Formats: sequence, C-alpha cells, structure tokens
Amino acid sequence: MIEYSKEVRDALRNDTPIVALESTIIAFGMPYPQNLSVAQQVESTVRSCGVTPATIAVVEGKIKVGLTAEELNLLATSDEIIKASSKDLAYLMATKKNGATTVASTARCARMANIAVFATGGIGGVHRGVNTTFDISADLLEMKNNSVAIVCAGMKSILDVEKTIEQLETLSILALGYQCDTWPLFYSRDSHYDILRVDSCEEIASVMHCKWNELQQQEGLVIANPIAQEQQIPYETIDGYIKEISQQVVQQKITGKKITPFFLQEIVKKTKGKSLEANISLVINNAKLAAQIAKEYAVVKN
Ligand code: PSU
Ligand code: MN
Repeated sequence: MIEYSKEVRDALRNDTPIVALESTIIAFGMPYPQNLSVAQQVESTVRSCGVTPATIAVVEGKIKVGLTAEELNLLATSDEIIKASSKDLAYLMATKKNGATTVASTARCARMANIAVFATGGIGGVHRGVNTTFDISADLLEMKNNSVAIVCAGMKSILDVEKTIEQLETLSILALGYQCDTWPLFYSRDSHYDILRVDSCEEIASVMHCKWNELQQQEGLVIANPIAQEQQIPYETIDGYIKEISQQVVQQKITGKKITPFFLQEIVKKTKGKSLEANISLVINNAKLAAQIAKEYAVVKN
C-alpha cells in the first residue's frame, strides 16, 4: 500500500535511522518558491546528519514515503493538492488524487512505515474560539494513536495555548522541552507554561525506549524545540497580529482547513516577511534535532 523511495527502502532494509517529514507545510504553509527550497533544505539537513529523510505525501492516490524531486516539485507548485488529514487518506487513494499530509496523517503513515521520528514546524491543537467553533485539530488524536516522536517548535501560534496543553494532558501525550523549562511558542522561545525538560538526544531516545519498548505505552511523544534566539519574534507582537487577523477570518467567513494557511499568509504580510524567515529557520532546526534523535534511538532500541 505504501510506496517507498529507493533511499527510504534501503534505510528500512538496513535498519538505519530515518526522519519522516510532513508535506502540508510545503503545499499550504509557505509561498512558492520558498516552500520548495525549504523542503529541499530540510531533506539535505537530515542527510547531512547521516540520516534518511522521508517526506510523506499522497501522489495520484499512492501513499509515498520518500519523494522524488519531481514529486516534491509537484507539492510545491500544483494547485490540485488536498490538505489531507488521516480521515482523507482513503478518499485520496480511491480517487487517485494528490494530498499533502498534516501532522495527523504523517504520524499515521510514519507509524505504518515503522519510522519513529518525525519533524514539523508546529503541531495542531485547540483553536482560539473553540467554544463556538469546536475547532480542534485531528493532530491531537493521531499523536495519541501513533507512537512517533514529533519534533516541533511548540504548537502553531494561532492556537489556544492553555487548552492545547490541557488536551495533551488528557490524551496522555508526553511533551518534552529540549533544553528549555517552558513551552516554546513557535515564533517565540519561551512562555510561562511549564514543560518537562530534557537536555540531550540521549535522554530523549531513552524516554522513547522506556515509553514504547519497556512500558509498552502506545502514545506519541512531542519534543518541543525552541526557535533560535536571533530569529524569534516576541509573542506579544504575533499575538496582536493574530487578534487582528481573527477579525478578518470572521468577516471573510474563512473556516475549516483554510484557517491556518490564511493566518500564515497574513502574518507574513504584517511582519514584512520576518515570520516566514522565522518559520523556515525553525523547521530546519527541528529537522536537525529530529535527525540526531533518530540516530540516538537507533542505538538505544537495539
Ligand atoms: N504549522 C505551520 N504551518 C502549517 C501547519 C502547522 O506553521 O501549515 C499544518 C500542519 O501540517 C498541521 C496542520 O498538522 O497545519 C493542522 O491543521 P488543522 O489545524 O487544520 O488540523
Ligand atoms: Mn481544524
């Protein structure tokens, strides 16, 4: 059912470390041509750590784990791509359509492919205004259902931070802060929300081993990796913009899966491109950490 790229197939056969990468960020998270260049840079960052990148997407109904250069290009340029959560996979397969996978579906596919580590920008969660919209990302459920370690810079900046942390707690999804004591909030490094601290990839790999192999707990794990100091944007600045954009969202009746792409695009305008630079930097930073974790986990699990 899954089609692997040659390098991913070889890595699976030889049991060498692999990092899964999502594709919604390519198709819907950044404008062209930055999206394509980031997708390529992320893959080369992983490779330069001696780890195999496996970007995941659906191409003409086939679940692909590891993409060719042409497929990466298709995701970055085509306007016939569906933002695909886990529930959409069957539809895409049956109708032979193209889909960019979110954290939810990437975690599911990575699990099916036996890949333990996955890098992204920010995880989905509980949206602000949830009391009226009921908008809670399927990312949360799929992080619960799939034993994959997800490296992110915290949650998407547009979310309700407190409620998302509470949901992670309820779903029993362990979150670890990499070299930090509080939750990083995507564009900004810290917050006043406590997180359990880890200082090395050895520690993270050891947590993965204790959780999945010793305790036999099946849930996924969130590794929150703060954005680099020189790239961060103060939370208050972003928060102000988000409140302004929220009003546009209501006025223009933007709903469902269109919400995140709209916010990201408007934040880029308001920050005069600085948020895009920050987003690019944190994604690459996460890919690098994910690769190091994958290497350590390969040592620990065997
Ligand atoms: N973070 C970003 N850009 C994105 C996403 C996260 O900075 O495009 C994507 C991820 O793929 C995440 C998805 O899984 O948004 C969640 O979307 P929703 O809230 O519609 O479930
Ligand atoms: Mn949603």
